[in-house]
Amino acid sequence: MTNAALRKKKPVVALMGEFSAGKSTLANMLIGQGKSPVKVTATQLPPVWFSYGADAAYTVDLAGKKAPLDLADLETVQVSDTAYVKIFMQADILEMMDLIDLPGNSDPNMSPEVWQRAIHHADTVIWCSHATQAWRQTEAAAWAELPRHLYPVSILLLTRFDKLLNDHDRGRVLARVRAETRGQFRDVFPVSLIQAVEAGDDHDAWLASGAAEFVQCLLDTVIELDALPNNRSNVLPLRQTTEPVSPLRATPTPRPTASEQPEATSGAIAPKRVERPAGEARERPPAKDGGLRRPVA
Ligand SMILES: Nc1nc2c(ncn2[C@@H]2O[C@H](COP(=O)(O)OP(=O)(O)OP(=O)(O)O)[C@@H](O)[C@H]2O)c(=O)[nH]1
Ligand SMILES: [Mg+2]
Repeated sequence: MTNAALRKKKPVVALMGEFSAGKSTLANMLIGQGKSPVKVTATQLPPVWFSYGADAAYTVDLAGKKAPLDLADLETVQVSDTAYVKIFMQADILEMMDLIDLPGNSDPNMSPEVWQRAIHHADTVIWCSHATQAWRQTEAAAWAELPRHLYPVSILLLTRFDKLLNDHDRGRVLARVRAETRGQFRDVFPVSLIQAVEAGDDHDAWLASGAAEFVQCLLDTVIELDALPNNRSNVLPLRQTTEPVSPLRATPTPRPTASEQPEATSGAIAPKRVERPAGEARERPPAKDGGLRRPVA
């Protein structure tokens, strides 16, 4: 048996959240170079499971039966009888983790079963919440249904933070959501996915988007999960801190038209941004408060 075959599966990261919260934009950002065949405007897709490799795509039906899939036909795959679509890509991030882009769970046309079917595969969740209506009751209710072992290793992402136009609103939203979700996530990050995607090689813009801190936390989490038996997190302590909230570290300049242009996401996020960190996260001394969050400038 080869080393690859002997190796246990990679941690599986589920991208969840309500309709249009930015899950597919996030998948594209993480995969980078606009390589994902899933258009951000695509709706009614079943869960899309991205793994590393060059194998041909396939669908898995509700009975677990695989069928080959021509990616040109992706938009025609039926949600009702497909457990998930499996797509292989040679993207850096997929060397460390699998990603599952789930359909929005509050879409009135989307049965909750669709994402419940996929969630048991997940070792961690990135929950995307639209910042201008962050952490609605429906989101809290959906999160309460999920297995508790996910809580200490999952990340809450407040997307479209660029839509909050001043520091007061940003601080207020972040403070409220942190208070309401305390103990339920490893950490909460405000982010503008659009700005992160548009940042390209502009390091300052990447930092200002909020994506840098979030991606670091994701990589740390995945490395820790990868070291656990079965990638399961029930031995990890909850890391979410109780430190005072602060808005985006560097306030991005709003770009009024960006959010209205899905095609903007065809821009590239350099894969180097999601490479395995040089330092060994597990060997770092824990922060005084037990959290990974670095002091915010
Ligand atoms: N301004 C702004 N727009 C964003 C951001 N994230 C996503 N969008 C836009 O929001 C729209 C919806 O994003 P998607 O990534 O398709 O959202 P989704 O959660 O995958 O949606 P469903 O799969 O339909 O539930 C797209 O037009 C994105 O360009 C962000 O951080 N800022
Ligand atoms: Mg989507």
